[in-house]
Amino acid sequence: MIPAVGYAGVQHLQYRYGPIAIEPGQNSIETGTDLPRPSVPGFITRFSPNLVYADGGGVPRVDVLHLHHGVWVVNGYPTFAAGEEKTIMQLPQGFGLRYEPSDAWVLSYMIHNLTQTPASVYLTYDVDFVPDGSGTALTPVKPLWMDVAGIKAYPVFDALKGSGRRYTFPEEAGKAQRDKVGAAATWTAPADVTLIAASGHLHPGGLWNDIDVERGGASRRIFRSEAKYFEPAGAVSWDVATTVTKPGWRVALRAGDRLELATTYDTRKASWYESMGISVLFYASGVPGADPFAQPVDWHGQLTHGHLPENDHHGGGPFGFPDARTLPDGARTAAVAIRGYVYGRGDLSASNATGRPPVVRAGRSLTFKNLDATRGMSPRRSAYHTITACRAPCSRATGIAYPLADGKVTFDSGELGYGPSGYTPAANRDTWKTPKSLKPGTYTYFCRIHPFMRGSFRVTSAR
Ligand SMILES: [Cu+2]
Repeated sequence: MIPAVGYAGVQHLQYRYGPIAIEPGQNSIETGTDLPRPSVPGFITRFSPNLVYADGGGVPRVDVLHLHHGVWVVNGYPTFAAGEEKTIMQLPQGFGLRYEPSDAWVLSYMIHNLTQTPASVYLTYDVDFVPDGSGTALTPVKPLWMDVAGIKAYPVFDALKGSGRRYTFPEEAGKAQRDKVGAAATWTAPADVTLIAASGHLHPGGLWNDIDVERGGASRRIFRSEAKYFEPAGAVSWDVATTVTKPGWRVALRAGDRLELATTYDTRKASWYESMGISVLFYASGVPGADPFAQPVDWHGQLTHGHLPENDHHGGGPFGFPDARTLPDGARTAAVAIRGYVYGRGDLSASNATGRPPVVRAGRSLTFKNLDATRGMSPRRSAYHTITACRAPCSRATGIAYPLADGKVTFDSGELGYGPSGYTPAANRDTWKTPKSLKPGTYTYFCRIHPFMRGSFRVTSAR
């Protein structure tokens, strides 16, 4: 773990927000206020977040409860952030984020329950705090939030399988995704400032976040936050840590220099829906730094922590589900209802005839309707489901690396259900139609939100 920087008078404060009740299947964005925090002015020098069960049961397994994100918004600006990679923010020696008890702190968080079992958790944050009067002089820093699809409550884009070996957003965003590019993908320095730290947040499949600086038509790489996967299957799960800048990294920007953030995903094995690319930077004034146009900058970073035990349940082992390709035809139908976390026809967990793949003729569609997230239901109590192609037979045991959106043919319904637009991942519709272009064959799929849910349908030739 990245060593803490010691100071005379530093306090190691442990805070927790909660308990937070997590509904079955929940995948909503919530807001928290009245956050515990220091009662006197000073400087924050380190911030280390986590998620724990309220009953003392430790850190939840990531394939059970998932910390999609926690963002601590200070005086209206996103300042500290945690995703499942649980990056620790450690400012280099001599720097601190100014803190006043009158600062407004709001927590925006998204905790995803991958199961039907309710839970109760705390969001924890360990803070190194140097109170005023301790005799330690620190240089104040300001946060800079860069986000390829933000700033907004749910800043996401899709990196689809088959879009080459890799997909870089925003550079390679086609027409369908241009509107997802965020204003915070770039930042123009309003004055001469020196960057002193940077981090990176990405999702499974993500390889790195690059920060380049542009001046007078020239461009230089100043940092790459790289994903180090401990996951044996490679860049496919949350068993990952990302790098932050090394302690001596200082990059001097001139007023008018433009920073650009880009995120790159591996699209060989699977599609990555609703992905993110975020970097939180800190900068200061009146601090010497290297001019990236005068000398190369060491853009490699260091990991803030190693492999985390909550990521150890990888999945992919033998399981009792059938191979739908070998099952006899199910009902000829035009509609499948999803209720109680079960696909009404073709669910791989159904042992009776309803588990057989429903049949539709080529050129026609099967319409799925989610009854677990109906209009008017609160996002917190909604169970958003997806129909997402995965490679047949898609029948193995659930874990953080299985199943994947790796079907030979790519399709995805989006998260069927409702919620305020831009503030939930909901597609704001409850139905989805299979593409009419599907060729005859048996198709297997899963729910990205509750990956134990698996199903199949069959397309027959139009005769
Ligand atoms: Cu689901």
